[in-house]
Amino acid sequence: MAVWGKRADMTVHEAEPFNAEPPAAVLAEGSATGTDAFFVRNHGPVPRIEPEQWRLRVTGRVAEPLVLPLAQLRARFPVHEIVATLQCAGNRRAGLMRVRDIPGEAPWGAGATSTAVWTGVRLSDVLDAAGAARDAGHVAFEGTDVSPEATPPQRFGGSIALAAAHRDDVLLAWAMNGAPLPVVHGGPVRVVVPGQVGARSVKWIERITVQDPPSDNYFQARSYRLLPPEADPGEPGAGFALGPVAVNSDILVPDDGAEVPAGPLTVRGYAFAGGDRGVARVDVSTDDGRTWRQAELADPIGPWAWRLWRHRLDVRAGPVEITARAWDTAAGVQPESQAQLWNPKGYANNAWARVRVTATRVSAVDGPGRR
Ligand SMILES: Nc1nc2c(c(=O)[nH]1)N[C@H]1C(S)=C(S)[C@@H](COP(=O)(O)O)O[C@H]1N2
Ligand SMILES: [Mo]
Repeated sequence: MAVWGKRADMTVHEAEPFNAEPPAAVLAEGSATGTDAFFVRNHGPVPRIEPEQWRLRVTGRVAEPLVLPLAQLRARFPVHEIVATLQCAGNRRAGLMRVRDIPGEAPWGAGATSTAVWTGVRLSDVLDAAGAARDAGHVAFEGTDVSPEATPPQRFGGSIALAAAHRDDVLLAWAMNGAPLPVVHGGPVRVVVPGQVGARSVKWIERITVQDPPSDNYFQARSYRLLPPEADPGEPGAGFALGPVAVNSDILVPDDGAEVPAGPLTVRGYAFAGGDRGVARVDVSTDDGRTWRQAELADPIGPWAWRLWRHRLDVRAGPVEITARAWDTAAGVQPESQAQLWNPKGYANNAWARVRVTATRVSAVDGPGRR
C-alpha cells in the first residue's frame, strides 16, 4: 500500500519509523528523482507541524538571536534553488552485510540516494542576519522529531563546520521539485547540505545554534561515525563523524540476478562524489576489473547532483558479472573490496558496483541443444 505519497513498489525497510527506497530501475529513469520515488530515512515518528505554528530559532554565538516564522523566512531573504543529491551514509549497506552481519541496521540497496530540486533561502544569509560569530567552530541543527534510538530518546540533530555552513548552496528549504516540502521529507522546512552525508540535512529544522564544538547530539556524537572494524558501536566518540560523501556509483539496470537476452545490453547507473569533488569518469568491466571501458555520462545537471551513466555491452550466453567504478575530479576512485570497507554501523560502502546476470540465447536457430 502506498504511504506518505510514495510509489507502491518502494522497498519498505521499516514501516515505523518509515524507511523506504525506490526500485533501482526507477532511479535510472531521470536525473531528477520524482518526489514519489525519493528515498526516505527516518529515525523516529514523523512530526506533524502546522506551517503557521512553525518557528526557526537561531541562537548561540550570535549578536541577535532570531525567531523566524515561515512567512518571515520567505520574505526576508533571497530565494535560492539548487539541484542536489542526498545520499544516506547507509546507502549500499546490504553489500557490507554480506561480508559480516550488521545487527539493527536496515539493508539498504542502491536506492538510499536520490536527487531533487530544492528551493529555500541560504543558511548563510540567515546566519549573517543573526550576526553569527565569524570565528565560531560549528553550526548545530536540531529537528522536531524524537528518536528512540538514543537513550534517553532525543531529537534528531547534527552539525557542520561554520565554513561549510557559509557555503552558498547550503539551504533552508521549503520546497522540493517545485512543490511544498512534503511532511515526510521534513516539511515545512529542512536543511539541505549538498555533498555531505544525508544525516546532516536535518528535517523539521527548529533550532540552529552557532557554537564552537560539533553538536553533542546522538546522531553526530555517537551515530553516523565511521568506526574501526573492531570498535563497539555504542562507544561515545569512537571513530570519526561522517561529512563529505566519498566517490560512489552503483548499477541500477539490469538488476542483480536478472536474466537478460544475449546480445546488446545497456547497463545504467549513477555516480556521485561529495565535498568539492565531481564525477570525472565511470568505467565498466565484464572481466572483474582486468579491463575497463568508459561509460557515457549524462550531462551535468548541477555541481551537487549525481551523474547518471550508461554503457552498451554485447553479452554472450551464460553468466556475466558486470562491474563499475567511478573516479572523482581529485583522482579518487572506488575501492574494489567491500570486505575491506566493513564497519560496525555499515556506513559509506563505496566499493565497486557489481551485478551478476545470466544471458540467454533468444533466436530459434541458437535454441537449446546448440550450445
Ligand atoms: N529530523 C530529522 N532529520 C533527518 C533524519 C531524521 O531522522 N530526522 N534523517 C537523516 C538522514 S540519516 C538522511 S539520509 C536524510 C534523508 O532524507 P529524506 O528522508 O528526505 O530522504 O535525512 C536526514 N535528516
Ligand atoms: Mo542517512
